[in-house]
Amino acid sequence: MTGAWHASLSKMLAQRVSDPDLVQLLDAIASACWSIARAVRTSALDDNQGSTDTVNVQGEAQKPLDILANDLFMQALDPCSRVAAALSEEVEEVTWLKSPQKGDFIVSFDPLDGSSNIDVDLSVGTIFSISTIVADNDQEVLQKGRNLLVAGYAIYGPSTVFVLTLGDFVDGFTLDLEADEFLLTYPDMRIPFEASEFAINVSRQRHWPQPVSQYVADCISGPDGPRGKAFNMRWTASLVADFHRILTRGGVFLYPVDEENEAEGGKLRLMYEAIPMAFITEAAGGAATDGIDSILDLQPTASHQRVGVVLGSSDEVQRIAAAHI
Ligand code: AFP
Repeated sequence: MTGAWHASLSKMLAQRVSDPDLVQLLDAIASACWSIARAVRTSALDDNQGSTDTVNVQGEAQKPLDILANDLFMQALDPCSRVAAALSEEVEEVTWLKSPQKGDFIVSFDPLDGSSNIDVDLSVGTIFSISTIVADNDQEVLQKGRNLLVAGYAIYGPSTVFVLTLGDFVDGFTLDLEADEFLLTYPDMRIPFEASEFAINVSRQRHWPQPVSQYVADCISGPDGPRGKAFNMRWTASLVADFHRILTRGGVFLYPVDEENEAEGGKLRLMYEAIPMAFITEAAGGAATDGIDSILDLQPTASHQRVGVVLGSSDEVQRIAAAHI
């Protein structure tokens, strides 16, 4: 039995998005995510696990699925005539698809985030954002997150969920394999203001800056500590999975700049990890900073720039920012 009473993604896009080229692009991205979901599901059967002998621009070993997901995403963009440029985690240079005109789209994406989780069958995802070219012949893809038109992601977990915002509502659509469609199952997702869960890679504790060490120490000291309540900790090592949990039930995600990753500027990538997730976070009523400043107000300076990330329930994010000042 299918959830036939749920609105479909394509119907919702046709109703809510007035620009037909943007509807076409979003439909194309959703269908790329569907193809990637299928490739993830059958990766062991298709002999697509393990690593290749290539590394990406970040110096990380590429998985066959990283490359396949990138190809599937790029193929989906191909018929979208207003896409001028694509920036992918897996490709060093920006790919120009046409000579840019005012109003054309720039798509930034991480085709398969958290791909170290594939071989252990845990959730991975695709993250993307769309912005527009501001003037004819403008080749500037490094725009502030505040200028985004759209951000979203797909999580490939027990079900495939496509989460999308145009800056107002954040809606989640579950892939219904029988109906052949993404159906609206999580309308108007909101991040609870307060939280009692945090997500951080504790193995890096010795490198953390003092405010982060203090925040975590306060959380884990439980009802008798300064927070006066018990906190839970969860870490999936897949931003999409950790973020989806926080979007669904609240919490805070931290990947700070620390003593070890300081020279690179942090771990997570600004253009296709931090900015899209920050845009979704704010649209869902949460907050997203680099520890102090709003991620959406940062001016990117390089395509594969890294950044510290603290995002989730706004009360927790503000508390951490206040401790940094
Ligand atoms: P990959 O996409 O290269 O697997 O990176 C995943 C990631 O950028 C993000 O999704 C996780 O939150 C983070 O790295 C995990 O980092 P640790 O390796 O420190 O757990």
